[in-house]
Amino acid sequence: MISKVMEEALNKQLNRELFSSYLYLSMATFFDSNSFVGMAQWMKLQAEEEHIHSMKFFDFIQKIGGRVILEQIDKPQLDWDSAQQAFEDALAHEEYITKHINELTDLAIAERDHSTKTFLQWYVDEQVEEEATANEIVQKFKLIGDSKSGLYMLDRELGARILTPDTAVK
Ligand code: OFO
Repeated sequence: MISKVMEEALNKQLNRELFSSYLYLSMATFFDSNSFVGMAQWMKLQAEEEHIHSMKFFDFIQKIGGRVILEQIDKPQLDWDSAQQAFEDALAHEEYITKHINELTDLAIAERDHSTKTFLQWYVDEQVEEEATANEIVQKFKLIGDSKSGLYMLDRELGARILTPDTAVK
């Protein structure tokens, strides 16, 4: 059985994961409308991944006897000053998510809720990857600077991303 406070906190995180999916979908449309087809594809896959993250919360809350409460999803930003800025915001967003995953883990410990703590460990590990990936891309933008050919190459590289079976089952 789950405590009310834990149930509410997990529902809030479910909403954040849904917003993450929405935000990255919005970034995908921004890239699409600026002819960065590879980056748009990368963000579409990222949005799918976030949807998987949200469904893991959805299933877990139900499984431990809680009730999923779906709240309104905030409207995401529509435009960015540059492709680099969008990825910098993606990195900042992942840092924000990490902070909340850590707070949730602290709460699970305080509540002596071992099953939720174990469930959250997957997200603790995943956030290390999420931040590292976003940061790596931001560093590449910095390296490229104003080079149009560099930007073209990066767009191609990011467009080669695929949703791995590993990601899909997580
Ligand atoms: Fe991008 O991370 Fe979800 O959890």
